[in-house]
Amino acid sequence: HTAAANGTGRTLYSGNVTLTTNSLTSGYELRDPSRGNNYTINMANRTSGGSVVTDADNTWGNNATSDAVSAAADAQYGTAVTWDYYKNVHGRTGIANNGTGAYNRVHYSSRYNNAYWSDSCFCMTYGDGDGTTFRPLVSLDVAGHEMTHGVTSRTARLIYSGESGGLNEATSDIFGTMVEFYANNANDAGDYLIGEKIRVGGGSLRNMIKPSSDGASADCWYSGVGNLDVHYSSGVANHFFFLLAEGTNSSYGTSPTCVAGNTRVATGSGSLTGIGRTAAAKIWYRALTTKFTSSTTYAQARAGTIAAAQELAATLGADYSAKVAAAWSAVGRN
Ligand code: ASN
Ligand code: ZN
Ligand code: CA
Repeated sequence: HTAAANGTGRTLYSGNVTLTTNSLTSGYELRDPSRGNNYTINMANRTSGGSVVTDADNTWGNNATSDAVSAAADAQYGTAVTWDYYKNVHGRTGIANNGTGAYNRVHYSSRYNNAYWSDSCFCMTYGDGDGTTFRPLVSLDVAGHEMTHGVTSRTARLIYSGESGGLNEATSDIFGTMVEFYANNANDAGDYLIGEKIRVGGGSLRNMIKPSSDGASADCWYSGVGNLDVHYSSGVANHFFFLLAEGTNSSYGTSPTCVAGNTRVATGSGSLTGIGRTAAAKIWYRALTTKFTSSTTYAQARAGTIAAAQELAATLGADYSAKVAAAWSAVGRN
């Protein structure tokens, strides 16, 4: 039985949002018939089982961390916005591009400080955080990040180690960020930070403008960057994407300058003009889906995105391949 109904989510991080839900004989369930039946289950602090979240009046949560349904509303909203982003911007219908939705597992385990995508369940899992380091890890950019791992596993299949692992992680940070911008939510404005809503006491998980600001991520390519954890080698591609989209004179911030050998010599020197987020995202998406393979390196990502930009020249109204090349050179991947 599926009958779409308009509900209201009272989320933790995105304010009050419209949620498309499923009308039951009595009450509603957190399942979206208009988006491949994306749904959300409550794990109630367990690590298996769980059941679909239901509600009598189609108003979900109360914007409070302590409320079991608020985090579910955030997760459901994240799947809806991510669905819309991929469909409306890239023409991709669902993570597998087959019209089928995915599901969320919220309140997973106890004090769980992570969120992750799983290919085996085709689902996202969200912890509540321990309340000291993290709050519930259900923000829009994290949701977009995790679902993008699903997209990558259905397209380039970038191996999750070495340089390809950094490109896999950066792909999730890039599209998680594009989802956040696409939502245009007044409570969670777009930025180039990942996870800025979920840390107790502020801060973020990662920063695409200056990746090294976390004390571990690489701003610039160097031989051996693939030996870093994939969440740190991603910094090179995150930095590339920021410079390609926004350039060096951005209101979002000032990026470090790279020279050969990964020396950060200065901030703000050199000059690049951004091509805009949408064009940059279309180039990355085309490269991900038609150029990258499981073993793609940073050198191959440079070549693949340049080729993608050339192929998209008519669609984008300009050949941005020289801008793509310049942005890679600016992060040291000549
Ligand atoms: N939250 C992490 C991520 O999506 C989980 C992991 O390490 N794979 O990157
Ligand atoms: Zn990830
Ligand atoms: Ca963000």
